[in-house]
Amino acid sequence: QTIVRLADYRPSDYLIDRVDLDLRLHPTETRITATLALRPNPAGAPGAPLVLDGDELTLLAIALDGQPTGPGAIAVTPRSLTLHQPPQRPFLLAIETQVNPSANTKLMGLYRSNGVYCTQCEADGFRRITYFLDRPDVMAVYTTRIEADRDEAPVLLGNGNPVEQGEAGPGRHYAVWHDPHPKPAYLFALVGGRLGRVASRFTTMEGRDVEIAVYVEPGKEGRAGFALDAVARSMAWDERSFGRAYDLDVFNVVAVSDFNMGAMENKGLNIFNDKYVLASPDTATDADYANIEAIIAHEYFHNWSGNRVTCRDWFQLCLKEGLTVFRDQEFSSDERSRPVHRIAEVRTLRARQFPEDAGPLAHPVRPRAYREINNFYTATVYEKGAEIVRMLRTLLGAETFRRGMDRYFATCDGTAATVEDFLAAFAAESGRDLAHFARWYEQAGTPTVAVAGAYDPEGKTYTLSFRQSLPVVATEATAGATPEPLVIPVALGLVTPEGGTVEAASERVRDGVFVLDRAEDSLVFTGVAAAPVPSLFRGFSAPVKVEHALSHGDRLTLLAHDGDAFNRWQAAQSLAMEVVVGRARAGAPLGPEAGPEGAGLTAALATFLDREALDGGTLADPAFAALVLTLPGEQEVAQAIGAGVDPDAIWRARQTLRVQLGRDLGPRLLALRDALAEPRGAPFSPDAASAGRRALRNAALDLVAAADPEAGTALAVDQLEAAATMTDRLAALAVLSLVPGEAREAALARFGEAYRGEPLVLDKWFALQAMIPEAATLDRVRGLMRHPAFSLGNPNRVRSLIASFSLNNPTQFHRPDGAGYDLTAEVVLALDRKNPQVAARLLTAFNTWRMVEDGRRRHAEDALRRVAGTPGLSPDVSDIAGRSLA
Ligand code: BAL
Ligand code: ZN
Repeated sequence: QTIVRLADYRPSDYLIDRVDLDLRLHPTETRITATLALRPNPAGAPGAPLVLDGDELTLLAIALDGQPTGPGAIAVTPRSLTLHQPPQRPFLLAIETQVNPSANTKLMGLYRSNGVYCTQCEADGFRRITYFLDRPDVMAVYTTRIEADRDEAPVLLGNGNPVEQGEAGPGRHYAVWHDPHPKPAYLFALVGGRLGRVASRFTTMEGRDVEIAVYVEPGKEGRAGFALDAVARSMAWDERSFGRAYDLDVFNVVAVSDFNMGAMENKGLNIFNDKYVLASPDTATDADYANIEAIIAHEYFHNWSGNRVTCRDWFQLCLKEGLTVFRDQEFSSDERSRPVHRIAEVRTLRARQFPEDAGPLAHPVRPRAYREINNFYTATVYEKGAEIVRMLRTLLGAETFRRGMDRYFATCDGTAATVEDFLAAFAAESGRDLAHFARWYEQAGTPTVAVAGAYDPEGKTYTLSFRQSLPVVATEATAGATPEPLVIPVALGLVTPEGGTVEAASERVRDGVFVLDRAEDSLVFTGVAAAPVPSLFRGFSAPVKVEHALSHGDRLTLLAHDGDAFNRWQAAQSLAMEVVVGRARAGAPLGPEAGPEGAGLTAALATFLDREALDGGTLADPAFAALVLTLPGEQEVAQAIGAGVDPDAIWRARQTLRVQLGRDLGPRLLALRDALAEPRGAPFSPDAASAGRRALRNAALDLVAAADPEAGTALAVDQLEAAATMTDRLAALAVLSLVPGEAREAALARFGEAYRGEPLVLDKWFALQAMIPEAATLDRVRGLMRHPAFSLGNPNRVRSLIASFSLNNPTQFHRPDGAGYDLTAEVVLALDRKNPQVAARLLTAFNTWRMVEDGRRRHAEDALRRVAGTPGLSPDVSDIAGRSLA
């Protein structure tokens, strides 16, 4: 496996200006004629051979300027087609290839999903359709003619605008699409199939009348309305927030059931995993609705951040992904509750990105080297990438940031850009040198900021001392760079112990932000009347770990009084974390209560609930309250412990605290649950307020059931019967799934039967069972792998059953006997023969293997070595296995 390095980047020797594609769709013998208008690149090497990428293609014919190429003029290998002496002027190369879409289980290139022809070309799938310069800095204007059996594929969609359609012989028809915007091959797409459609129109701020359509499996049109509406809302938001208008006459979204990713931003033709399109109250949870809205927005926003301005090379992936995640997060925050969304973003970052950054797969947001680019669509590139953009906005201020974005889009439109181009736009608008800030893109590992506060009652000053430390991350992707101090925006405020705001002065704090840009620094506030409680990293202003010796009492003050909602939540999390980490480290047994600190937390939460929700309080945001009641996840606790981790001890510690919360808060939780109940027959709304009420009711039920499984079971059985939404039904089933016995098995069986014909609902059912923290789960998962609805060929099924077990059930993946590792390794190896991308993703479950205690670690290493030593591994799995063991 060869290594690709950023330092070795050089422009392509040839460019392609136009691509005329003619695809004749056939289930097993699809033929593609690609006519490429090529020319030498003035920035390339003169006279160099033309080397086109290819992968699993059958070459049928090739012609240069209309003439067959002579003997010896070309060389074909399994991965390339070389024209030894290309003309040093513009020329046409016509290539005919054949592929077998039905045999394409990798789901890259052209394949069939439930009989629908579709494509996935990012990162390097276009070379599985024709020989091409398959790199993002080669941008061409595409005209695509698609021909198919009318019966098999009455709908034919391509990139850009439709220009022509008609008959093509007996039973055949065709459609021609033209995309006027030059694009890299990874944004190419087509769809052909029997599909249902819902549509609407949107008029852009430039006056363009756009037809928006969502295509789904026939019969599921009734579940496409929410996605359709989300497209229009995304278009309006991008105009309002970033001044970006849509630029074609049609915008199509197609849902398919076999898809490696969540969705794909192909120009004018977004192809989606149907999980992120289809929604009805009976089949989708509130979380599904929120995800659909966010992913529809994400793919739409790529039209500017990704498509109009694309990446020069794959090292710049964060340029489009981090930026677009930031944009979709802002959209969701505007459409929903900003503090609640921020908490959700940070929980994801801590649960996924922090462990990645602390393990063997750590890499900078812009890696310096890769072997398999598919393995770099990571939480680091996406989520940490988004945090960098957010920090940039915090540092520059919203107005300058917006001007920087406008400049970036204006100067880079139609080009393949780099992180440097992006930062240059902000440097120009702000007049600041951003070279130091740019280290965030280069350095892997999560920084830690240690903070200490000291009050001087005589001088009435309060001093905060900061020290940042950066882990040394030595992996291939970091190429041995030594960490240097970063530019860290610290949003902060001071709170009095009684809950007032301290109006303290410091000239180094602007708009509530102090910038820590050296290893150590301190900040002095003057005129501080009494010892304050510092509220640091408000809104999670930087993706760092904070070490701060706040007392239990200080944390209680912040939970009760901080003006920053994120830090109120953070205070509750820190209080809970202290209790759970302490008990887990001590290997404490499962018990009814978690000691005095546990009692302190429950008392604080009781006050919180009384003030906010009960006894006449106004519950402004039930979703926020639900998050305050949710304890840090097991993986987050494991990260805090860091080494010698015993996942069972973590589970016991967390469960003990849940039991105590449920018991001590029980009456309040039950009262809340009643107070928030929807009136019978109330119309369903997926909006944030309704979802928030359901979230809090279900968080209450979960804690009550933890303390009193019998009472919880009875409530859950009732809720399951009466529920009008999938959210409430699934929450009840989740509560039941944690209580072994007859009621659980009966409920699971009934649910499985009721949704037999609904694969996306069965995915939830698979996932729930795979996450049961009991030794019997392993056999349950093996049993479910034989369920008629399960298939290794469908990525959603694999993710719901197997990845839920391996990535979201820490006690069972890390079983002391190693059987959880063995199951995962076995599935990775079986899956690798079909779909290497999904197999490699599953193998990342081993990311934390070095952190667990010795016995488990030995079993994990054995399983990883078994995978790594298997002959014929895909580059995808071989890369993850190799780096995990390095
Ligand atoms: N570009 C791959 C899918 C996404 O991030 O939108
Ligand atoms: Zn994206």
